[in-house]
Amino acid sequence: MDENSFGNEVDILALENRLGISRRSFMQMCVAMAATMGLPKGAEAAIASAVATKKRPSVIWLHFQECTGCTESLLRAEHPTLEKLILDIISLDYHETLFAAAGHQVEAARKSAMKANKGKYLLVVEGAIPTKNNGIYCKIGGQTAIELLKECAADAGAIVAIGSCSSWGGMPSTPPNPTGSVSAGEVLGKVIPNIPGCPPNPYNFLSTVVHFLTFGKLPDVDEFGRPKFAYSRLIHENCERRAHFDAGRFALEFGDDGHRKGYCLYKLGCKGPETYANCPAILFGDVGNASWPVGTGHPCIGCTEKGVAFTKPIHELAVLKTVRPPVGFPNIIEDQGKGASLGAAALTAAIAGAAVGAGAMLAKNLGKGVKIDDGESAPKKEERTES
Ligand code: FSX
Ligand code: SF4
Ligand code: F3S
Repeated sequence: MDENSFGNEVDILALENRLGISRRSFMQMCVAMAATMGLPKGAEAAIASAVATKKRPSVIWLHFQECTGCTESLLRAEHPTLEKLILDIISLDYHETLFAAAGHQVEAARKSAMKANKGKYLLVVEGAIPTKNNGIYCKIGGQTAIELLKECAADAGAIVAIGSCSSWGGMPSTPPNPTGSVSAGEVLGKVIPNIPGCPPNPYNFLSTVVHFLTFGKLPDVDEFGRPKFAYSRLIHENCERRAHFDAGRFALEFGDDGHRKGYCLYKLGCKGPETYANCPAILFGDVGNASWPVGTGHPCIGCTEKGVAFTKPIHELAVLKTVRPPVGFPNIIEDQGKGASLGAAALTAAIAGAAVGAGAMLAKNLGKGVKIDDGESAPKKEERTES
């Protein structure tokens, strides 16, 4: 993108002053957002122009049953630009965590922002909504969460649920769900755009808001209301440990040799194979490689998926929506000083033979390092290549 393609010099200078960042950093951010959303060439200029020149949309941000981690993840982002951009791109007219005012003053601010921006404001909902006993388990300013949500939704220009709690019930809805917690969409009786994750990735929220600002509408969503740009691929498809999965190399315990070597976490309960999200592609916190749950050595718990996170035990094996791994595996040769027996290898290969992709990779791997019963020794470490 040309440095001057998104506005005149006055706009650019005003933007640099407003955001306190260089135009280069700003343009890099616009390009990254356009790429994240999969927008066609030229969209980065439209985004930059909208952010530089358009009136900031009024945002009413509601908090219900949750831990406030969604807000924290936005504000505690390691990259200062992100926090700046979020707070500068939107006009945050009501936010229970960030407001300095309290009591009647803050309720008056909400009502006046809603009146002044009727039909245009963006309503962001964080947290689940308790419905049991008429919703008495969450009240703000004398209103239940149900009443407050319905009142604010009535005149909103667009609604976004942020976090798994408001997207599908999240942690508060963990069985047996004592307060009858449900999503914002269930209370409103319709699918609303949502950014699940516990917490969700701030870039996905920022990109969604910027799409609203630039194009006057929210991005395309899937059947659950999740923006397709962020939730159309399984974690498993983009995971850096995927080669180990395909080759049959797994961590079997936290801290074992396989775990230390960065092997696949499937056998520790990783839910990547049944979880749709872009975590391995866009990472968290702008701190570089591996800054996402699996990258740090913990299995994905499926925090974006209803029926997975907070429902399935963390170490239960995931449902495999794509390839199936073999059922049996050879020992890790480096550990044992010898490989699997020919019988075990044959059995494993036979089982694996039914699998697509993974079977072929496993058979290839077995061929490299199998110790045969006649005493032939396993290849030395330096003779072997890791795939
Ligand atoms: Fe829920 Fe957000 Fe998890 Fe916490 O508030 S998605 S519990 S990170 O904060 O709603
Ligand atoms: Fe990555 Fe988990 Fe899939 Fe293994 S099971 S490749 S750790 S997403
Ligand atoms: Fe959540 Fe799994 Fe991503 S736990 S943050 S969906 S890696």
